[in-house]
Amino acid sequence: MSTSPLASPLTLALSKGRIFEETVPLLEAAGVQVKDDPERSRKLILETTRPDLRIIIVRATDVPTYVQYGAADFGIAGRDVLYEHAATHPGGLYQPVDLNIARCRLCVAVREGFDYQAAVRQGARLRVATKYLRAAREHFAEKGVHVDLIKLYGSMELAPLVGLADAIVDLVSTGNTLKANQLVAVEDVAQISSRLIVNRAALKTRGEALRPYLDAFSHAAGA
Ligand code: PRT
Ligand code: MG
Repeated sequence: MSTSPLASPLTLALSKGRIFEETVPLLEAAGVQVKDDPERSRKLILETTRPDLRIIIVRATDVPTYVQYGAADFGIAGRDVLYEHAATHPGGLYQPVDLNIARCRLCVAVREGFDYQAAVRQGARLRVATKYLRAAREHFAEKGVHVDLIKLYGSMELAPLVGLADAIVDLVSTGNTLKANQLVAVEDVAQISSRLIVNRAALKTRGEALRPYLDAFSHAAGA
């Protein structure tokens, strides 16, 4: 095993936007500064002030995939994303810490004026649009609600407005997006935050290099 930090840096996979922004303070607590701003630069591989650590910028839903296959040694991803990833890759990732960042709720939402509870009581079959098929399927099965799920990749809030669906399952943080589209949250599916994820092989072969980062992130997150 190489001990030279320059030989092969550790690779941390992050998505730009809220996860990157909320990870910067955790990196700083570990004594690391990122040399580029992913919102300004088009670079997908970012250097840090530590020669032994680089960051790759990927889509939030792709973070678990990069880590699972070892293209990144570790990463940070939302519970929403990890839950869907685990549907096809069960147990593939070591998930040591909840970092408590990028917090939000996964909710069922409908158009204002749509009586969701009445529809459920009457045993209606609901059309539900979502990116979170596994979480939605399990939620409604547990509640005994009959649903037809429609997979979308974004802008779920539009679906009830144009008659694609009766309801959506989507993430809500401030609630402003629902409000702006005359939607209301009617049920919580799950509380969401982001977790540190680690490639299982990297943990064994590069544990010594990884450990200080895992510890610093956990400590900074109060986990
Ligand atoms: O945006 P993109 O399509 O590239 O990918 P993404 O949406 O998967 O990534 P990103 O960066 O937006 O989100 C990354 C992670 O942040 C998610 O996997 C969640 O774990 C977490 N997170 C926390 C959120 C939110 N809060 C959130 N509010 N992810 C998305 N949203 C969206 C939500 O889907 C809705 O459209 O923001 C909108 C609602 O926000 P409010 O504040 O109006 O309620
Ligand atoms: Mg987004």
